[in-house]
Amino acid sequence: MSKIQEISNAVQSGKSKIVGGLVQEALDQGVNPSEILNIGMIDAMSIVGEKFTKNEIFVPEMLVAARAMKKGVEVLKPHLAGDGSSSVGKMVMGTVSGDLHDIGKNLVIMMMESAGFEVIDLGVDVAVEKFVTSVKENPDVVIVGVSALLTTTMPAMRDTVKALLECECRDRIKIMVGGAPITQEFANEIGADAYTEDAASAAQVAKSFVTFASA
Ligand code: B1M
Repeated sequence: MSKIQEISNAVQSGKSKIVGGLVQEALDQGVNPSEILNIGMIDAMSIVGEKFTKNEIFVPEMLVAARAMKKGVEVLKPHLAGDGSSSVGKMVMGTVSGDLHDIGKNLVIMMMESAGFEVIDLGVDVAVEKFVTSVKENPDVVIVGVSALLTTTMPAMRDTVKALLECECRDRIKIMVGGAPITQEFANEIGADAYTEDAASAAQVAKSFVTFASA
């Protein structure tokens, strides 16, 4: 069995204690860190989601799988991220109200930091007002990232974007959205400035926003 398959199996079965070690072994063998993340962990979480949909597993199993993935990401982080020493701009990031999923948000933050952004992490289940207040309190914030993982919390994303569009701070920020149920069409409909499918492209788009602004 390949090391990546071992990592995937360990994530799927929530074996937090061994995931970190397996990731380190894969790195030592020269396996590409992005492959470890995408195939060993993100794809593993999709399999977990499919099993949940089929009632083969339940919330506790999803939770332990999430914990196991976080352990793996901790080991992988220095190999995926740059040194983040030079700040290209400040951003605010959070998962919308009613939504507790944070792995995707954390990956976006990790990629943003590696692209040189300073990120204020508002966490999960973030009220609309908290997004707005944070932007108002931090006049140097130039990007707001909003994540949602549930179809039932897409309306909260709509409300969040609406409040940011109506805020007097609107002119200085770009609003970026993402998460499994979000599409480009939905992003356009709610007036977000950008939608990206994954964390790496989110960082690329964010960087293009600040490069464009300073050109
Ligand atoms: Co939940 N859950 N969950 N869950 N969970 C999903 C999302 C689900 C698809 C599973 C399924 O049914 N197949 C389903 C949603 C269905 C739907 O809405 N259509 C679901 C459900 C139903 C639920 C509950 C309602 C279950 C229940 O209680 N009955 C409940 C809701 C709780 C709540 O939020 N109020 C719930 C709870 C949980 C746990 C707490 C147990 C746990 C989360 C733990 C945690 O995050 N700390 C959990 C998990 C682990 C999952 C799955 C299995 C994995 C999610 C994940 O971390 N994926 C998930 C199934 C799935 O996704 N296939 C599922 C890996 C992660 C890297 O991907 O977050 O998509 P993702 O991030 C991606 C992109 O989306 C993107 O970048 C990342 C990759 O690079 N991205 C952005 C994300 N945000 C972005 C922002 C950007 C740009 C890109 O710009 C700002």
